[in-house]
Amino acid sequence: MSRKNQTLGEFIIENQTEFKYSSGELSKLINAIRLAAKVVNHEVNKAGLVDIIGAAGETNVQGEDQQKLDVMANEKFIQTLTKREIVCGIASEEEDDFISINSQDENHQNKYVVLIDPLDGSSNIDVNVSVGTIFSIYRRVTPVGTPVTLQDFLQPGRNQVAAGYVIYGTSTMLVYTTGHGVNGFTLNPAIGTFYLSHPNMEFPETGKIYSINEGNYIHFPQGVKDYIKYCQMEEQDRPYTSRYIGSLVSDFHRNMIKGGIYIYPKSSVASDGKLRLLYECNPMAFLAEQANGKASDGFGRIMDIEPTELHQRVPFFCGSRLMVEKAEEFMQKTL
Ligand code: AHM
Ligand code: MG
Repeated sequence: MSRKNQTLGEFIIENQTEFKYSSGELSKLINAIRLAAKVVNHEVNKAGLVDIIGAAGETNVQGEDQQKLDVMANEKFIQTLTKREIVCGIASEEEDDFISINSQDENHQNKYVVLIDPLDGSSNIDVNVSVGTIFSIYRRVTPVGTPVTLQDFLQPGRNQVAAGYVIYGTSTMLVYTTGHGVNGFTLNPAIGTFYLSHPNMEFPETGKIYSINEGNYIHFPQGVKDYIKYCQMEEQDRPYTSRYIGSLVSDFHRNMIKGGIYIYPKSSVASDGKLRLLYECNPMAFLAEQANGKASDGFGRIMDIEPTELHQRVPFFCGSRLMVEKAEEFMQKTL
């Protein structure tokens, strides 16, 4: 039973028995994410005040500049999850390889692995636009008490037991699912407590917003070009509105509330698009499906893709169900 104004802590305890495997371990894990989110929120909020904005001078595994706040968020999430000894492994968009946490020790019975994008949309930090943290949780597939392996992380999205995001926006929210719908909690910064503000979040079946980086139009596949033209046509409820923040969590969050579609397609310069299957697309796809929306690579369900590598990229079409299906129709036509 959820009720507005419930704290996230109360909600986790009350809904613990709904979890598929209710040993309390997953609840502790969500609690740890809540804690790390508050710490990162504190740092992100003061970003304009102290000299921590700007590139850290390092390049991550995808060859992109890391911002200092990316580095900080990565450290905070990893530290919080490691110190509390509640997971056996972590993979992060900012780390080359996965991290094993005492998984070979037979006294550690931890079953879960976490995959995170610690600070998504970090190119927006310098201009004070909302950024987010995305997380995805699986049960390991190898036996407890043995070292975690790549196999534990390369699971299809449909195996997720929980996923969510934190949006550091005009207000900070934690939105997550454990496979029983999607609930959103807003942080009261004065007392540092998250309250249930958005129970049972759902994408409207259709919407009027399309979110895509149209600057890349020339490089898009014909199906995506045709869909964009369809969105712009003066017909029925169209033209739609174009809204693109360039911060997946923020674009997704708005579209879930208002109705819309987010697209990051493949292109002639990026054959698999930009977004990472494990850290970005799978968790957002789980949330979308739990909120009556849909997530596709243009042709099939994101969560059915069998991952082959940790930092794999895939094209991403996500949002209101009827809009994603319409975009898929255009993709099919130009196969
Ligand atoms: P990041 O993980 O390096 O921040 O990249 C992911 C972000 C998404 O949040 C956003 O939707 C997209 O990249 C924007 O990319 P582009 O600037 O190419 O449109
Ligand atoms: Mg990212």
